[in-house]
Amino acid sequence: MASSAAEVTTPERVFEETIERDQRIEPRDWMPEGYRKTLVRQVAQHAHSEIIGMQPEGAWIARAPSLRRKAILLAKVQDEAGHGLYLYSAAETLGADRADLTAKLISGRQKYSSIFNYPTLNFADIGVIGWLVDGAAICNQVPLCRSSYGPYARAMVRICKEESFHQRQGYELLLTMMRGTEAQRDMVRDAVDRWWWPSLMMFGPPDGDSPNTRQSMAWKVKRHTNDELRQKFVDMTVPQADALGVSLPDPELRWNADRGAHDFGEPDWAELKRVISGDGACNAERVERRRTAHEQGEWVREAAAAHAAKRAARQEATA
Ligand code: BYC
Repeated sequence: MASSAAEVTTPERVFEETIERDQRIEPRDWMPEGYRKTLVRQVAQHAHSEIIGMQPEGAWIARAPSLRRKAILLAKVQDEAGHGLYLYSAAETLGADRADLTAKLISGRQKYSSIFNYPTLNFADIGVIGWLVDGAAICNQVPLCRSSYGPYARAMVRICKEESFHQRQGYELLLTMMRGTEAQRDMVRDAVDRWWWPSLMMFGPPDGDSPNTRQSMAWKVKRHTNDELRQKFVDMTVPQADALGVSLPDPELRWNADRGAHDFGEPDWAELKRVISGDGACNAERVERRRTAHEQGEWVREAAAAHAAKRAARQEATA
């Protein structure tokens, strides 16, 4: 027997049509369990990256060379804390519990971006993090403003506005250093050499080795594949490197007129795997620092909960 149109309006169909029409899925809408799990995984990982990402730069706040640089860096690191909080809130709309996500981060059961497991060795690293790391983050995050899950997409709009300030402050710092002494230019070149390949790895494994891309694209959680975004980042960054007067450490990097894009070398995927699995230069230090900060913040969480309970009791008594 042929089914009528009314009979096929199942929650699954409503979900699929919402995705097809490029509309947003909202927290109270029905969603497949796999969609919810994918989002909790990606959004939590994204939130953890913002919070762990405060550490490499935070290490330079007390050593910034001027009051202006210190104020800029402090504001940037504070923004990152804010980004982490928007994203944990977005994960909570999917039923995740923030305390549980933090427990998973500090016990190594959830990931964060590989990029934050590299050390910041000199102040030019602060400029290069802004230029390359935030530049890569923008490339990845601007399309996420159109992600199919409403709270994630809306968090991204706000985050991207702040990221573009982050990127520009990094580029401006590098321009200043490149106009300085030979020693300063050497610091910039050294930092660019160290951060270039890890920045390309931020986009994830190549498409052929990315188990999640196909389904995430079908659900419009991701709007581009890892390789598409990596290419976009290279094409965007090469002219910026020229304007800065630095060369990127890739002998295979050249313009391909036929493709209308740059050819570039293969990142060391074995290194990415090693860093993701916990064996990068700073993994242990980053997670340990986060664990200590979490433990030291216990009394603040207790005090805030006690205050909220007292306020609620007072409001109830006067209602
Ligand atoms: N690092 O199937 P794939 C910032 C994992 S912070 C670590 O391609 P997917 C900033 C991947 O999660 C912004 N892990 O996965 C902050 C997956 O793991 P599981 C950070 C990686 O999800 C402070 C497995 O490998 N941005 O801007 O389709 C200061 C297979 O990969 C990495 C985001 O978080 C990696 N690089 O695509 C300055 C963006 N790559 O759980 C700046 C949001 C892959 O399946 N996330 N993995 O075992 C995304 O866009 C996507 O999740 C990814 C990966 C493109 C990263």
